Amino acid sequence: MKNKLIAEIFRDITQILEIKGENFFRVRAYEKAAENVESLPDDIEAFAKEDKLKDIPGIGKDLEEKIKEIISTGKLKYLEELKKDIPEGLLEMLNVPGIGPKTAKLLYEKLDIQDVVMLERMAHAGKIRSLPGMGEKTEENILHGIELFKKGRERLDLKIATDVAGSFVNQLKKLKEVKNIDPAGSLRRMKESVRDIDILISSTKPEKIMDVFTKLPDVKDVIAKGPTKSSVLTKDDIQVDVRVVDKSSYGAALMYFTGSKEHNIKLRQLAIKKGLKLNEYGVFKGEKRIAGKTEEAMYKTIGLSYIEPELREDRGEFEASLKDRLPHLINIGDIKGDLHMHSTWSDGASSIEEMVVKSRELGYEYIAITDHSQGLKIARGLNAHELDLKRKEIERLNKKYKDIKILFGSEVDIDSDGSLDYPDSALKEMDIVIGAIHAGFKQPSAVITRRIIKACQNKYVSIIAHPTGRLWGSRDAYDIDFGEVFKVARDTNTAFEINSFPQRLDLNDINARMAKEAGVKIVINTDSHIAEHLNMMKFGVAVARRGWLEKKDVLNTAAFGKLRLKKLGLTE
Ligand code: DGT
Ligand code: CA
Repeated sequence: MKNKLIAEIFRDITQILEIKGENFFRVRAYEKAAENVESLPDDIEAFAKEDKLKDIPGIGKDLEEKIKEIISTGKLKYLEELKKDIPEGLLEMLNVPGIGPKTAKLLYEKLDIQDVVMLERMAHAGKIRSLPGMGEKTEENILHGIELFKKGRERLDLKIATDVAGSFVNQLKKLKEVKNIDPAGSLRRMKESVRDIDILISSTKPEKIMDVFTKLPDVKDVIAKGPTKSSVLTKDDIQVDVRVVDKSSYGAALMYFTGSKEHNIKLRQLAIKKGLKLNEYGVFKGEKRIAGKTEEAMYKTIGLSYIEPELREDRGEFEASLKDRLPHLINIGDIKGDLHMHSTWSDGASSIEEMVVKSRELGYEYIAITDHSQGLKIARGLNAHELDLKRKEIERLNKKYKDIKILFGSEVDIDSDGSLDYPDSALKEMDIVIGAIHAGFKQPSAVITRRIIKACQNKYVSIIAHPTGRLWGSRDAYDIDFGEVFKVARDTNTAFEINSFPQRLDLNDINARMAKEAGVKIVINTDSHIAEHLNMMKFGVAVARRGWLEKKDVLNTAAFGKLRLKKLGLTE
C-alpha cells in the first residue's frame, strides 16, 4: 500500500514550494492531492493498474505520472530536485510544533536559520523577537516546541517499535539455529514509548545468528558486532540489539533484559534476602544454579508468583505478588466491541459499512460510529440533517448485518465553557455520546477541569475521549485535576477512555490506574479513522494492562446486553 508514501511525498513538495514562495495554486494542488490520496479507501496501486488514477479528484496528467513514478521506484525525482534548492535542516525544522513553512521561510531569509540547532540557539539568544509578527512569547513557544520535538525523536512510539521488532523477529525466526526468540526491554513491557529494540535469542550457534542479523536488508549500519551480541541501525535510524544466550539461562536473561531496571534491582534484593544470588544467568544457591531456563521458575525460586512484563516497573507488583494479589490483567481477547470510530460521514476514510465489515472480522459484537459534531468544521462535523441521514444508514446496516450491533453515536465537542456542541434534544436521540475537547487546550487547569466536570454532568455523555489531549511529539497533556474529575465521573457513571492511537495512549497507564482506584469505569477505543486502524486496540489494551486493569474494570468487555454505559438508549 503506497497511499501514505505518496501523500507524504506530496506534502513534502507542498512545504518546499511554500518555503520557496511559489504560486499559491500550485501549492494547494499538491496539498489537495495529498489529502485525496490519503483518504482513498483502497490501495492506490489498484487504481494505477486499472488506469483509473485520473478518477481521483485533483489528479491530472502531471500528478498521474508522478504517482506512477512513486509506485514503481518508491521515490520522486521532482522532489529530490526540489530538495537541492533549500538547506536540508530546514525541512526537519518543519517538524517542530509551531513552525510552519511561512515561519521557516522568514527565519531562513532574515536570520539565516537553517536547522533546529540554529533555531534553538537564536531563540535562546532572543534574536527571533525582532522579526515582524514575533515576540518573546513566540520565542518561548518555539523553545517549547523544540523540547517536544526532541522528546519525540529520542523515543519510538509503540506501534513503530512493535512493527520493527516484529519484522526482525520474523526474519530471524526462520533460522533453524534459533530456538527461542522474544523482544525484551521496554517493548516487552509495552511502555508507551521505546528507545531501542532489544531482542533475545537462545541458540547453540550464536555466530551464525550474528552473521545473518547484521546483514538483514533493513540494516543500514552495524554499530557493533560480537560473538553473542550485536547492535545495528536500521534505515530509519532505529537501534536494534540482538543477544544470544544458551537455553539453560534463557529465562534469566529474558528477565534481566526485560527490566525495568528498577524491577531488576528489587528482584536482586529479594533474592539476597533469601540467601540466593540472582543475575542474567540464573538464580544461584552458592555455586549451584537452581533456576534459569524459564522466567516462571526464576520468580518461583525467589518466592514470587509470576509477574507479567507490563507490571515490572516497581509500582507495587512485589507486594502484590507476595500476597498473591496480582491483578488478572485484561487481554485483547476480552474486548467485545469498539466504541469510538469515525467514518466518511466526518473525517474518516472508510464508509460505515467498511468499518462494520472489518469489525465483524475482528469478532466484535458491537461498535459505535461516532463522527464529529457540527462545530468541528475541519473534521467535517455533522449538522442536524446529516445526523438524520446517518442514523438511517445505520438502521439499514443493522438490518443487513444481524451478527453485530451498530450504535449511532457522536464524538461531541466540549466547548470552552463546558457545554456540548449539540443540544440535548439531539444527544437524546443517540445510542452513545462521547465528549471530547478539541480546542482551548491552553486554558488554565481549573478551567479545563471544570469543562470536563460539566461534560460528565450532562446526562447523555457516556464517555470522555482522550481526556488529556496529549499528542506524542507535538502536544503536552493539558493539566487536569484528576482527583476532582474522577469523583464526578464515578458519581455520574461517566466512563473514561483509553485511546489506543499510538500518538495518544490517553489515558496513560498511571491515570488509568488512578481511575480504577477512584471507581471510574474505563472504555478502550481505537478512535479509528480508517478500517485498518481498528487493529490498534492492542496498544490501548497494553496501557490498560500497565494500569493494572482487569476485565471487569473495562466496560467494552461486556456482552452487548450488559453494556453498562450511561444512558445507552439502545435502538433495536
Ligand atoms: P528504553 O530502551 O529506554 O526504552 O528502556 P529499556 O527498559 O528497554 O532499557 P535498556 O534498553 O537500557 O535496557 C534493557 C533492559 O536491560 C532494562 O529494562 C533492564 C536491563 N538493564 C539495563 N541496564 C541495567 C542496569 O544497569 N541494571 C539492571 N539491573 N538492569 C539493567
Ligand atoms: Ca530498550
